[in-house]
Amino acid sequence: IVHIAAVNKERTIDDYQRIYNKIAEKIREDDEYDGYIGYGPILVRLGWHSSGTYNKENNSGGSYGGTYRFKLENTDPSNNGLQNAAHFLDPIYKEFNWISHGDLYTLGAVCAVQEAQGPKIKWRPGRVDLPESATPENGRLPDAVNGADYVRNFYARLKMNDREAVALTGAHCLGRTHLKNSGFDGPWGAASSSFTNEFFVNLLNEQWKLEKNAAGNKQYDSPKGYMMLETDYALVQDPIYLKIVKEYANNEASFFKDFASSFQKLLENGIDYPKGAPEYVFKTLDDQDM
Ligand code: CCH
Repeated sequence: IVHIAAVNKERTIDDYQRIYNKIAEKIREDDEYDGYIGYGPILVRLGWHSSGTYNKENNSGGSYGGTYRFKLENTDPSNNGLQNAAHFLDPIYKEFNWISHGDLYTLGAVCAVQEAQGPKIKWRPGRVDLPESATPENGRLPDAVNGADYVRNFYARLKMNDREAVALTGAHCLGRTHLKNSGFDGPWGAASSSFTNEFFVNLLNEQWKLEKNAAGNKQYDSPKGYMMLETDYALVQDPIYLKIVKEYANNEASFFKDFASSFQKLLENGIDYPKGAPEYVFKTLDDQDM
């Protein structure tokens, strides 16, 4: 399977910045969502889940075809709750219906990271809507009830090494788990709408206890009311991961740099970009004094 980016020469960075701004303004406006966490975290999750189906063995899945829009994919139990992010983007798509779904889902995630004061993420257009037959089967997204070996194997399917796997998991500084979506409960930390290295700091500094939650699922809980999934906690149980966790906890700039490159790679997995294809860095609303 080959997925070649289709570069629309009639569109410039200004066209995409306009969409970015619309998404960013809507994140600001609809701030009451999910107990005032807002839509940022779930937009990041939509970008990640629409990309995280990638399989390097046959280049299938991934963000290119925008197949999250099909029922088979958006009813995957791993995607419970993500409809809220898709519905958030509906009016944006209506206004800018020339953009592909894959470009929209990934642009939404890039916007959400940047507007949460995270790193700038380079982004390239060119994903093309594929037909329903390109939708990957359910079950490609990660299962949280697992340890380090599973995590390492999972990320290898996405062509991610240990540093990339740890950096990507740091996105759990954003948002929270919801019992009704995933069967897990609680946030990873306090600043659940700011992009920081808090996930790594909390992993190392909180007192974690493995407990059964109200749905009967195991998760690590701390006295402050924070939580960690077993796959999160695996990052301090494995000595190679632990070293990287310590680095990111002590050096937020290092985390930001690695997250930016890993997240771009995640969102572009499986796509061939022609030589000279444009690559954009969007301004935040703050950068534009908006
Ligand atoms: Fe995640 N994540 N994630 N995650 N995730 C959940 C929520 C978020 C796993 C499981 C879960 C990444 C990796 C993993 C976000 C970003 C990323 C939830 C709760 C589970 C469960 C969903 C709910 O209940 O609503 C597992 C397992 C892995 C890997 O092993 C990666 C990679 C990223 C992005 C780079 C974000 C953001 C959320 C918060 C969503 C929200 O609604 O607040």
